[in-house]
Amino acid sequence: MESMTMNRDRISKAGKVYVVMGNEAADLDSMASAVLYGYLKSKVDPDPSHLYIPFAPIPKEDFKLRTEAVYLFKEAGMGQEALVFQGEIDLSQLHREGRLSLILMDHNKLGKEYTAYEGAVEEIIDHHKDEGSYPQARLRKIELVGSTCTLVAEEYFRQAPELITRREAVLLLGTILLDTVNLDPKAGRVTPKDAEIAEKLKSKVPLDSNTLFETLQREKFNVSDLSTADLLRKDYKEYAAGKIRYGMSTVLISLDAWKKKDPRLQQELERYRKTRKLDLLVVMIAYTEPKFQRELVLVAESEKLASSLVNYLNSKGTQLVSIGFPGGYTQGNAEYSRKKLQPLVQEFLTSNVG
Ligand SMILES: [Mn+2]
Repeated sequence: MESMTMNRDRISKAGKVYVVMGNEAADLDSMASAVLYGYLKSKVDPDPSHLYIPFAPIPKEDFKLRTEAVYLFKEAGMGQEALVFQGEIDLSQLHREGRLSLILMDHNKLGKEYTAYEGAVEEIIDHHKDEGSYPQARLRKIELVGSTCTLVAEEYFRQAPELITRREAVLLLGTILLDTVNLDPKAGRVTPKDAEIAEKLKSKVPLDSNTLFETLQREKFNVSDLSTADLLRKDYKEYAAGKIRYGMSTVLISLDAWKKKDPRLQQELERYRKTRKLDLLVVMIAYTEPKFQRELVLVAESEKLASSLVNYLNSKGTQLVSIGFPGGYTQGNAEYSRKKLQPLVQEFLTSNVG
């Protein structure tokens, strides 16, 4: 909506700045609800000195990794400029000046980085379990529905239904459909309120809702626009075991398809490892083709470290079998997700190298 320079100007002129903050995962629900609730508030707040800024606590360049968000924002006629990102707004300065207020969206407890601003929390709209924080907040709308966007849409219908144009309706409905698996009771996510709100939104969306859901679902896994480095950091975590630094990425594309997409895959993997100063990069590949399968790529400084890790993991039942790519393996036992594999990697690195 507005450029950064304009934002800076508006922030310096504002009396009070309401930062409408999505959660640290910055998923679609979190970003869409921040943008839309911020917009609603800016329209219904009678005080012109109040400024509402939708904020996603991730670096700006990470927005494109949320491919379903990229798609839905575009479908709604918006882009990443609807949000302000990490590093683009100085919360501590606003706080020192006594001008900061926070509205928490899609979470009800501040992330570690933001605990200094606990006293500034004024409103919470969320659908996670209530942790009981910030009892001073003027509004604590915390309900275990399928999507925060359901609660935001409810506020639009209650306070200013005339503000729901195609843009708002597409963003709200698309997010609710994705979060509730197309309102399917079998998925166990949808509540009567989600269904009721979605029904009301459908009349304002000139798209078939099943098609909208299917497109969103597909876009979530559409990584064709992402580079190898983007794919690696899309779902990435870093760990340490003694002096050893290692990272683990989960990538949802088969090694075969990835090699075709990026002919320089091997060099790019090595470059990613070096850039992050890792001794070891563990890439977990998962895809369904036609049945669910896993592959593993180990990118290591030391070949010896990689091969003894493979032996160790196989002694635990992963069934890794080398394939025609350096450090690449099929993982016969697909039950070893990152959640299960990471503790084993940690155990191995701690006891054998540390
Ligand atoms: Mn959510």
